[in-house]
Amino acid sequence: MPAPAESPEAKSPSYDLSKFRLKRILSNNSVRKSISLLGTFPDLSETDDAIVVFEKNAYRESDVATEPAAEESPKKPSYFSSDLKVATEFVNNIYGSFQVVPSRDLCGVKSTVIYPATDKHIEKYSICQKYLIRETPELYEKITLPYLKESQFSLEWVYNILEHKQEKERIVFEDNDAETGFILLPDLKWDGRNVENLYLLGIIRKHDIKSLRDLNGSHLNLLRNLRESSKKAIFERYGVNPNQLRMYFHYQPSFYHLHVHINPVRNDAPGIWCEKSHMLDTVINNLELIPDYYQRATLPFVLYEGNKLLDLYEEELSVRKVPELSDKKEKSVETPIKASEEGFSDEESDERQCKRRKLATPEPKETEGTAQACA
Ligand code: M7G
Repeated sequence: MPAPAESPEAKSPSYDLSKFRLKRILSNNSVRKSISLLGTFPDLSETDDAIVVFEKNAYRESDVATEPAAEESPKKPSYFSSDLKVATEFVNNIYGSFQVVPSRDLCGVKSTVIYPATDKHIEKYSICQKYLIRETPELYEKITLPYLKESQFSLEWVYNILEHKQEKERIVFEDNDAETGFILLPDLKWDGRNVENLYLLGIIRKHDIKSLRDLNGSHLNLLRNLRESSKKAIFERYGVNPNQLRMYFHYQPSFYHLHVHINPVRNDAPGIWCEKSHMLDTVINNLELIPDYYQRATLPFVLYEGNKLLDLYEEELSVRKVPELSDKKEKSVETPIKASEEGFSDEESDERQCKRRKLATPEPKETEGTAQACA
């Protein structure tokens, strides 16, 4: 297994991307125009898995400019130039359909590679069934916390950033205060070219806050600094109005070292779903009102098929089973539904049984249009 990148900062990968050999497609998302692939670099190792994610770049508004500034040199690439290759599919009355190939400068594809990839990475990038867990503080202590202590993604890349061993030149803003400091830099997901889909991460300096769950009133200064200093730095660097930024935490995150995700509200960034995101503003407000809010709250989160944590919750809550859908008051998580109460009852109408069967049966392999990786 090749050693992970160490200091001094690694500038080139150990693999040649063009030599990737495909084993299988993990997911293909036609909405995001991205595809996640599992394979190997056979010239390096036949056994170490690699994940390659290709994602078509978002359009930059400057790339569709039709009147370049006279003094502009060198000329910026534009779709509307003599380099554009146009193949006509059909023309019908006032409607035309074409396949066009723009100049090569505009054909870039954002690629992310994870090598060597662990089973956990493969899980994360695969299409799968998802389930919502309502995590009480007791369930957190009993199930989630012990699990994440023994099994989580390595935080090496986070420490490399905090210690200036990697991505140093990408840092947008840095505050070195031991209690309230953080580093702001582009997220791996951002192509770095287009402010329209800007995506930054604010990684806190403190090492003892794993996630939202650990936050309390004593962290308010840190959170306020994260909010205010990031907004200021982003405005100064990218000219984005602070009131147009979405700042949020993931719960559960993939990496248990507190970091805030930042992107423009007008862009539907990956992972902004309500079942995963907690707005920084709301978190601050909750802590202002109730300092131990996140030690007392029930926090919903999503688990996906293939994740060992789902199996642990399954033992406790039977999450894969369809709960009894009755008009009676919903059963609380403290009184898990007994297996005998789970099956279809003879008294149920055919229509209702049918609805329940539909929910209980795993969906067939998702079609391209709805396919979505867990990532
Ligand atoms: P998360 O909420 O822990 O997980 O966010 P998820 O959003 O992936 O489910 C971690 C964030 O860190 C993600 O947005 C990743 O794209 C980003 N990220 C991950 N890695 C390994 C790196 C990295 O090496 N460098 C940078 N700059 N960002 C990373």
